[in-house]
Amino acid sequence: MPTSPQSPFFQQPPQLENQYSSDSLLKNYLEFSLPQEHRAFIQKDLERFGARVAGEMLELAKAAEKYPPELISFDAWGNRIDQLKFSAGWLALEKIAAEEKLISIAYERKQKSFSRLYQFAKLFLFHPSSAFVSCPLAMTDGAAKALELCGIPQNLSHVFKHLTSSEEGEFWTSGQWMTERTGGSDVSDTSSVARASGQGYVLSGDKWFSSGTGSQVALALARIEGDPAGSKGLSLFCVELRDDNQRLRNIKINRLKDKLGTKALPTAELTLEATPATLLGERCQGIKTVAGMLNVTRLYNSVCAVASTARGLSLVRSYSEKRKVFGKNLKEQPLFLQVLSDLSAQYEACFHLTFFMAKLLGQDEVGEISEQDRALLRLFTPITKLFTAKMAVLHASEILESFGGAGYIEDTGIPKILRDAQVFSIWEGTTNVLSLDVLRVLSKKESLLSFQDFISKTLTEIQSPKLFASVENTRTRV
Ligand code: MFK
Repeated sequence: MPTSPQSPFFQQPPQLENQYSSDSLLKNYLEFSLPQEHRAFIQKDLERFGARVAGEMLELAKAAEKYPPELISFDAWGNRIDQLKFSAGWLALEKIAAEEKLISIAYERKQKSFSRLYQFAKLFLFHPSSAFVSCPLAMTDGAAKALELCGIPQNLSHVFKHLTSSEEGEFWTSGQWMTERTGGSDVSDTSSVARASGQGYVLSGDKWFSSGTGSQVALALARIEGDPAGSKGLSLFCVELRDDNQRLRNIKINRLKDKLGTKALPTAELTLEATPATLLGERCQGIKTVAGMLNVTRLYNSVCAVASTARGLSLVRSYSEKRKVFGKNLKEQPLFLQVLSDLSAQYEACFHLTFFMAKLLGQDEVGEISEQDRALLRLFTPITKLFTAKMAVLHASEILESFGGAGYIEDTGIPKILRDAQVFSIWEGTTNVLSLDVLRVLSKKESLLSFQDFISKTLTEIQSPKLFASVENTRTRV
């Protein structure tokens, strides 16, 4: 009997749905956490934005990755120009960040103590489709926070206004210049020097990791001439990078770094040559002043880490409905389901930890936080950062494996998730440095007591008999 010619098999790719309405965890969490007065507005905005991140923004992010930033060091006549050329995709994503109010939501505080929850829910949707525009946003928010904690000094109020603006052409981003060749974790040997000049200072020295090189401002650590050695002699400065003609003000971009991931980010090595700067905060209190920034950027790191797992899971779930193995769809295979359920449980834990921090930060910023919760916010910020970062790398690896060979192929977009995830445990403090920060906090008796009290209260709220053994186990450990 003649066999009928069969059409060749082609695997259907995974599809991204609206990233808000298809995410039951995010939806349910906000339904439960937001008060009625803000709920409908926020949900409607997230529903709209959830479609945008799964539509138009995907192509822009792809273009930004495909055409990474380029450094043009010289013009045709040999003049040093140090210009950065960005792809249209990157520029469009930065514009979207401003118009979607990704920073301004947190500072307008129209949703009062819930503003951070709202902002971080938007960041959660934005990050995986942003080609890491989320990185300059983190530093922008951190810089705005550091300025706010310093009472928004009058000579820098224009900077704060730009950083928190949502107007096209008005919005500025910020970089963060801490790391030098001597260290990113240990900044005590910082060799950048600040000299008094006119009303302000000029900075000279090398900065080794500048990711916000396209930004208009940066916060930089430097030692004022004559101040003591070590980290206790450092001060923090605000640098406006460009003059009115968009030329860099005594800054050389030596080269762009060739990184494992985050390819669209213009991470650069810089030399400052008497760059004008303004002191922010008190002299020799640079570490304490920049800590306000770090605590915000570390929460961004957590939100983006969890968001990267959320995006991977969304793709895996879709794929598991389309991929047939051993006669059944992947989603009906018990071993695969085991992997997916372990992954989902860990992801949910990371999500709740991160959004708990967002909630506390929002309460702190409107003065509606108890002393105990403020202590928890300080203690759990480094814990949340280190834990979610480590988990994001494990999750990205598991997600990649779920796609089999396809996960190893560049143009599926899956390998990028793993490469990019690795930065979360490095950027803004490695796991060990953050562990030391946890010990720094726990060395204060009140923090330890707040922690024990919080755990005891939380354990008494657990009603399910299935969890009683875990409750007892936890009780004996704290
Ligand atoms: C996304 C794209 C990325 C592209 C690639 C990037 C690759 C990575 C490039 C990088 O290098 S990223 C930068 C990584 N580096 C860091 O994140 C800094 C890590 N180091 C720390 O976090 C240190 O803990 C820190 C520099 C902040 C302080 O170390 P020190 O010099 O030993 O500080 P010290 O003397 O313990 O603390 C000084 C004061 O600040 C203390 O206050 P008191 O004087 O009142 O006691 C501390 O309590 C306070 N402090 C420190 N950390 C704080 C803090 N206060 C509040 N919150 C904090 N987090």
